[in-house]
Amino acid sequence: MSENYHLDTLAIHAGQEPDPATGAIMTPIYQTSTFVQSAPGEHKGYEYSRSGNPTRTALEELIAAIEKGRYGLAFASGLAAIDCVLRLLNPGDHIIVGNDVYGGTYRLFERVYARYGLKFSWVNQTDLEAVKNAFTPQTRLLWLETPTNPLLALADMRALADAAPGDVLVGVDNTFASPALQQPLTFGADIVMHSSTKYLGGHSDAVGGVLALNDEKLYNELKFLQNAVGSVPGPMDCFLVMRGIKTLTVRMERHSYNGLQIARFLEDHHAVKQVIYPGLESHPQHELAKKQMNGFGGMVSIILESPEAAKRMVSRTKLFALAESLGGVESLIEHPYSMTHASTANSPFPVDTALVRLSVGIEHVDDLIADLRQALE
Ligand code: P1T
Repeated sequence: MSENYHLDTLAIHAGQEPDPATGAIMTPIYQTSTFVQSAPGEHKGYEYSRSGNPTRTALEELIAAIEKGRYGLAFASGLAAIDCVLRLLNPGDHIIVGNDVYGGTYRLFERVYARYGLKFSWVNQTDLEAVKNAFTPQTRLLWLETPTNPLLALADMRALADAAPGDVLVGVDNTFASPALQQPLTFGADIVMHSSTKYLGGHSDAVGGVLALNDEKLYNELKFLQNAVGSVPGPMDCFLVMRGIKTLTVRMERHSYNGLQIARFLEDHHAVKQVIYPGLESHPQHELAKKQMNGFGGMVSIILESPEAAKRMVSRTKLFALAESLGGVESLIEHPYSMTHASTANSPFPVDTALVRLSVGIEHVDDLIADLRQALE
């Protein structure tokens, strides 16, 4: 597949040749655990589905193509993908992380990996000097989310990748933006990660995670860990994520359109104290968003007058379903303090109790606005 094709074309075709045996245009779901060998070690490229499965290979090639990387790897969940990156490190190694991340990422780092001797510094990633000052001789990884979950703060990927010493890997969790809005490897990141549960899959029907990267040695280390540890996705889930990615660029256009209309509506609403959306001029990093993103996405966070007002709102919407997760075609709403970010409650950066997070879907925007209006009455 030519790397010169546009993203819209790659999203539909990369990694996915019509099946040579039958002509099937969709990649078969190779629902098998093992592959028959003609003699020990003589096989057609696959031995056992933890090590490799053709449906997963197709997804991994697709991920590499849409993130402008050479290699892709697929995992059973977003957290399994992050876990694989952390297994590159050794006790005593130091990691710099943005101080606003998905609650599960915080939990994995501080409640699981800190026990194995990894040291984490949580810094404000919007402050370049603060990040620069956090590097120590032991730093091996700079881990960024951009935009962050749930406060939608941006990391200046180019500036931060340039600031990182040569022996520090720069990883970017690109879940909120998706490659349709930004491709972190092109800004100097070494590894890009997604919870493919979200925009990549796009239909709230599969849990998964992916990594994309360029360096061959790093790829071989991660591939070794993927097989050695074994958090791999099944072929059916790989198929669902691939099918979702075919419409990624079209969906992201509508998510971004609806997101901006809704952010503007909420900005004018008297019951809303603050609206956080990178597409609004009031967002402190709006200029950076325009520079490094091709659209502002479907995630909108708002702060209401009180935790009671926040809980009331999320319980009153009819179209926006009250649920964890994000990035599907259907709109979701949630209260991060008690739901997705409950694990940060005792951290140095607990989320605001009056914060409400919206994952704006691709329904008609007028219906969505009417739903929010009645919920805020
Ligand atoms: O849920 P999982 O596929 O394991 O992905 C974890 C993850 C990683 N990174 C980011 C930025 C995420 O948002 C997530 C998962 N987030 C939610 C479930 C949520 O509702 O925020």
